[in-house]
This record gives sequence, structure tokens and C-alpha cells, in this order.
Amino acid sequence: MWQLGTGEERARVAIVGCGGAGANVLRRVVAPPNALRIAINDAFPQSIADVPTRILVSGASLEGYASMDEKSVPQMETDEEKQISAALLDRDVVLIVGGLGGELGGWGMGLVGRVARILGDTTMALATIPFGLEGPIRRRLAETQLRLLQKRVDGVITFGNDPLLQVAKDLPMVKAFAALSAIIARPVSNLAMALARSDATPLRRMLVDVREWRYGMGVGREKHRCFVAVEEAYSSPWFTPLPEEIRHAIVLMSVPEPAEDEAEVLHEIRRRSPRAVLAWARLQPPPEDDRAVVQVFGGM
Ligand SMILES: Nc1nc2c(ncn2[C@@H]2O[C@H](COP(=O)(O)OP(=O)(O)OP(=O)(O)O)[C@@H](O)[C@H]2O)c(=O)[nH]1
Ligand SMILES: [Mg+2]
Repeated sequence: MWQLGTGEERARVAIVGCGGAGANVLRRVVAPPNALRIAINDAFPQSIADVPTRILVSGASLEGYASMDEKSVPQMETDEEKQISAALLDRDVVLIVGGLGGELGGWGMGLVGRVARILGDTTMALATIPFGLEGPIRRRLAETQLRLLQKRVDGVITFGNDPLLQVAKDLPMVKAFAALSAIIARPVSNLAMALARSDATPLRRMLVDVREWRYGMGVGREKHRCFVAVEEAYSSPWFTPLPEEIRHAIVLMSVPEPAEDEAEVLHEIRRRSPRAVLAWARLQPPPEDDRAVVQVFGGM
């Protein structure tokens, strides 16, 4: 078990949104001072006008560029790679968000992973899986993109769009996209906030040791707040692994009484996932907050 964020200097983080879904998450991300937001897309709607760095690309060539293995092709020749690398230049950790299944974001995330890895950064992608309703073609494309992404970044967390409909049944698709984008924005902001520079290397070692990551969040109040928050995080719709299968867990928590609550949250996680190596971080709770908020990234 180790605590994240204790090093003196904050990690220099880039939060990169790729494609339409990536942009929708990115505009909901509250970037802490140590993080930069970067959008990569073929067009920039007014809704992301406040994202400071925007890189215009065309979807057509991204698959080919993203497919280049960084070991066999370590030099960056294309304009897209040069622009991405200029934007990422002084970063330690790169968090990449986007939707799998489209023409741009799914490949774009892989290309950002390639460039960030050449630059020596620690990389993590948070990617959505299309709704079943979107059809088998999208689903298959998403699977191909996911396999490539897993090779290009240190860790991938997937968020299925379908499980969202289990929690919010009659949600129209546009509302469901917005809801999921808001859900993904939280771990992105909070992870960026939590990391110190000294975490980048041990975090990478942890990320690469895992095939698939899943995310869950829970909130508890009053006496049993820690138990309730952990229970809810473990029963989140995207948190599909069996608790005892989890080998690594990243835990972000904001609790009213750190001295007792943090130990209790970690104890509740240990009880469910006894084999897991835990990396945990304390988030500053909002003033007067009496809730325990627990986010778990579980690695299988
Ligand atoms: N959570 C969420 N998912 C989205 C959103 N928009 C699209 N998606 C999902 O992400 C997948 C990719 O869609 P986009 O990101 O719009 O596609 P793109 O990468 O920009 O590529 P194009 O198809 O060329 O527009 C879709 O199949 C949806 O499953 C969104 O706003 N929020
Ligand atoms: Mg698009």
C-alpha cells in the first residue's frame, strides 16, 4: 500500500480530449493548476472555446499513425505527431479521454499514447464503449481501437455506455452521453489533482501490470459513511470485476474525518479485495462536507 500525492511538487499533467466524446468530457473537466487541457478533433464547436490548446487533425490518417509501434518507429515525422508532442512537452502524466467506435477519437487516443510514450510520460486512457444500439459495425471498430489503445498506453479504463441505461432507464441517447461525460470528468480532474511528480514512475509500473481497469464511485453519510461509500463504489455499473479478482486498486477519497475515515475506507477495500496492492490519495473535501466520497479504479 502506498499514498499518492505526498511528494512536494505536483505532477505536470495533460488532459487530452480526442474526438467528439473527448471534447464533451473535456469541457466538463475542472483542471487543477498543475494540469493543461488539450482538445484534438476535426472541428471545434463553441462549447470548447475555453480549452486553451486545440489541435486540428483529420480523421483519415490517424489509424495509420496510431498503428506505428513506438519501438520500431521512435521518430515522430508527421505534423500531427509534432503538434501533439509540442503540446505535451513538459508533462509527466497524460490522461487521455475519448469514445471508442468513431473515426477520430478511437484512433486519436492511440496516437496521443504513442507520442506521450516516446516522450517518456506515464499514460492512462479513459474510454467509452458504444451503446449496443449504435450497431455492430461501431462495436467491432471499438474493439479494434481498444486493442490498439491497450498497446499504446500504460493503462486503459473503459466505461460502457450500455450499463448507464441500467441506472437511468428512459434516458434519451444525448442525455445519456452527457451524463456519462460528467461521470468521467470527475476521476480525470481528481486524478490530475492527486498526483505528485514522484508518483509518475511507480504509477506507470502499477498501470502496466494490469490488463483492464474499471472505475466505481460511492458516497456515504453519517456513521457508516465509509462502508456505504465503498459498497456503492464496488456496485457502480462500470465496476464489473469480482472484488477478489482485483490485483491493483487506485483509491481517491474525500472524507470528513481523515484520521479515522481513511483507515476505515482502506480496511473496507482490503476486506473485499485482499490481494490488491493499494495506491491511495487524499482529496481536499469541499468546506462543511459531511460525506465520504470514494472513487476506486480496480485493475484485474
Ligand atoms: N459519454 C459520451 N460518449 C459519447 C459522446 N459522444 C459520442 N460518444 C460515444 O463515443 C463514440 C464515438 O463518437 P465521437 O466521439 O462523436 O466520434 P469521433 O471520434 O469524433 O469520430 P467521428 O465518428 O468521425 O465523429 C460514439 O459511438 C458514442 O458511443 C458523448 O458526448 N459522451
Ligand atoms: Mg467527431
